[in-house]
Amino acid sequence: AGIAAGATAAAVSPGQQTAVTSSAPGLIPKPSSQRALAGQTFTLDRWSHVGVQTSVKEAKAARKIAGKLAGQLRRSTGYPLPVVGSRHAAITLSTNGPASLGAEGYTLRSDRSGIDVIAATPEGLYRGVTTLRQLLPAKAEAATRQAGPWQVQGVAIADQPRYEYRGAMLDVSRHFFSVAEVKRYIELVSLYKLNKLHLHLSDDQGWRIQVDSWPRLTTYGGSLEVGGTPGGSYSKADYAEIVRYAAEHYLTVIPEIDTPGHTNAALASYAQLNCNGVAPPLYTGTAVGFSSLCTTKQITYDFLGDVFREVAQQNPGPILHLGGDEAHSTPHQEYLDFLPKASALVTAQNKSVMGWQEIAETPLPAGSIAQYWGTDDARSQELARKAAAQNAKVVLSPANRAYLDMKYNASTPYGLDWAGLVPVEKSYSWNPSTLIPNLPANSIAGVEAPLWSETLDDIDKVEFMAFPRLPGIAELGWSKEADLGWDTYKDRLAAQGSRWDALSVNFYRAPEIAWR
Ligand code: TNX
Repeated sequence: AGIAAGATAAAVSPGQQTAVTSSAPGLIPKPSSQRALAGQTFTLDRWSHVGVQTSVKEAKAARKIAGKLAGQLRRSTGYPLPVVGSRHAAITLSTNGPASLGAEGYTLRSDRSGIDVIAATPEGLYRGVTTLRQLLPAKAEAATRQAGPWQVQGVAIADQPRYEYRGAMLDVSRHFFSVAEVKRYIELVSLYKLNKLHLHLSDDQGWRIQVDSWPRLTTYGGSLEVGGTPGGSYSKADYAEIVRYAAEHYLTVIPEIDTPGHTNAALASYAQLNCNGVAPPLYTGTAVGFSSLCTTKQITYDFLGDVFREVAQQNPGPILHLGGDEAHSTPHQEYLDFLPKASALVTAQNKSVMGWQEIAETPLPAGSIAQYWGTDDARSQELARKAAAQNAKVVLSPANRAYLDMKYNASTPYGLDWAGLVPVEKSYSWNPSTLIPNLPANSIAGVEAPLWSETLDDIDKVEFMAFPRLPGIAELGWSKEADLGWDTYKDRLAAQGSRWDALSVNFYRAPEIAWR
């Protein structure tokens, strides 16, 4: 099958695509173009091989992708599925595609002779393999051996993302999540082609990342969580394992150290960080806006210099998020003075600044990103435009649509509702390019679905809130504007239910979806 590289972008014209929409597979996010190939069903069997075609430079990464795919399919099919270098395998994965595919683009063709996934990079190949997984029967995701047949319909797909930034945020501060829980979230979100994992690592209730120069941040500041139960923190080895696992799933980790507000855990750990020199007690409630770093003390900047250095060292990605939200206890002028100084400490570590929308009121270094979390209110929209006006990019996380911690409806057992109830349709039915009036299209970097954990103390609850809404946000970030639409999305979403069952995802069976 390795030579039948027919699924180039040019091979899938829009006309052909519309003619066969009814038989196109139900993929999320919807690919840029797809064409069903009638009568071309492929069947995986016990003699199938997985072939890898790649350059020397990309061989290790490509083999790893092939190995992971084969490993999963071995578990569910029971077939040997050796990974080979041959061009004549049943499934061929190639990184030798044209550069025009871009970093994340790929083509996928399945026909009766085999399946080819072709990309220009390992990242693009990984995105293509997530599509292949959705083309296989749902039971292919199972952890134990299932009965075949293992058929894939004939299809020619050419695909690339709409936006460069497609993220999920996990708040590990309000409740601590173990490395194993974070890994599980990584696995699940990477299935929908997200490429950023934003970790909210510090807040009033807990500091979760080790900083050797300020050890009490974790030993004391990380000891509890909301409700007063034991918290926890990531050692450097733990954190390195999260970063490694995220990279293996083609997610870049964006660490957030929230400043100058949301800092009670740090203030409780070191008395000298407080303006009055007195450490407050640890906090295990859920109020916001009561804490602030002492922006007029030099030690605050020495502290942040150390913290950002050690956090930067633990994160190979190019972005460091400094929070900046809800600094209600920082006098406004002090906030305006503080933020550029904190930003400079981030850029001194060769990282770009990311922060919540409030940072747009301050001058931002080149290459900064402001994260919109508004609810269609004029003030938040204005902040997004202010960011764009100073050439910063904007990531869209509208709280009334993209916040995965909002309840679905009044009887959802956990979650918050300050931004309103967010049923599945509402979380999906918005257009990133028109959400904020007069925000230039080229200033939008993409979308992110944050999940705050005040009410969520384990990964099962996280899954319940994220699924089924997260795939919708992922589609808004990936798929073409013309392809978005609740009526057809709803049907594709329904088909994910059996996949989540196979993966044991604790998803909310929203009654408006005809799960199958
Ligand atoms: C607001 S949105 C916050 C968080 C809360 C969240 C709960 C934002 C930047 N800050 O501190 O956890 O609401 O939904």
